[in-house]
Amino acid sequence: MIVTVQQHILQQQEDLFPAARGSFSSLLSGMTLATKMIQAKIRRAGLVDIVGSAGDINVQGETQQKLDVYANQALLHCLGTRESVAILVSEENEQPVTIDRSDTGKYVVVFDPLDGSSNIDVNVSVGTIFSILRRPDQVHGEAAVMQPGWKQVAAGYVVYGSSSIFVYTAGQGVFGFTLDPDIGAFVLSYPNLKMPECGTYYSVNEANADTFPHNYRAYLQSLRSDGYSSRYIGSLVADFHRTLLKGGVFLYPPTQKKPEGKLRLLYEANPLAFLAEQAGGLAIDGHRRILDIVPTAIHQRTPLIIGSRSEVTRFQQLTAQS
Ligand code: AHM
Ligand code: MG
Repeated sequence: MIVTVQQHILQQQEDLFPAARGSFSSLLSGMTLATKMIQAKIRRAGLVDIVGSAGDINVQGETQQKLDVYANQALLHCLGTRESVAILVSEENEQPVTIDRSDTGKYVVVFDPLDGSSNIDVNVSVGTIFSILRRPDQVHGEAAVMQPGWKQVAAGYVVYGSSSIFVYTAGQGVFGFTLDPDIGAFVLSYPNLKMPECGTYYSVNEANADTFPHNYRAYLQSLRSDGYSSRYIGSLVADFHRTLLKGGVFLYPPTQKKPEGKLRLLYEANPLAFLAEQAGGLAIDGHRRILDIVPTAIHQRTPLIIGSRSEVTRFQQLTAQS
């Protein structure tokens, strides 16, 4: 028998949050609904040029929106209507969106609606990333968002690739579900995912290598000497998904132009770090465990080294020696 993501989440809720009375599963079903809407829009993206470009009116008389704007609105709408949600934080919104029930809602949801902006219009995989935190009692607004990643209740992503795959953790392992377009449901396809102990790829934007700190350059050189090959899509979700399945390491180091790296702590590094650790891998910022960083701003950036235990440990050892 197939297991859908809804069935799986209900089961996890009974095991993990028996007192949640459906609110956690309802929240995650808002997430799966939004991502199904986003994937449907992405699948039609190539047709948009036929019926009208972004900003135009299509043949149905609807205004075409840019995909990242549409993705953000779909998530804000589908999550904002869930009873348990207090605050939504999106890469696309400068400030957190507090819902009417920001005093009573239990959860804060942080997301990157459509990650991989440079790949959106060229038919290369993009994704949605999310992180769910419990709102601490008596804490409201931005203060409720400023929690270290180890406090995440759940995290996950959807990669919109040759198929759409929903991957999540609620702290009891990592599970992947593939969208079956015939029944419109995400179906369990990767039970209890484990990242390989080591891999054969490193993934980094090597065009920036001249301005990486010395230890990063030495690390990449040592991987090359050991016969590693490189893969870089430029969509974090897709690069991470490959690393999760095949092992190896993904890095976004500090550069001269971006001394804190490019990626965002709350809705890119934290959720992927939670997934990596749950799958047996590691995630650091070059010095610290990502999940231990206490955020100071909602859009703060962090360097990121994430992947198999062996490759991330190797970076730490090499850095300690230099
Ligand atoms: P975005 O949020 O504007 O899409 O930027 C994030 C993306 C990540 O998906 C990816 O890992 C990174 O930017 C690629 O950056 P670069 O083009 O500098 O290699
Ligand atoms: Mg992004």
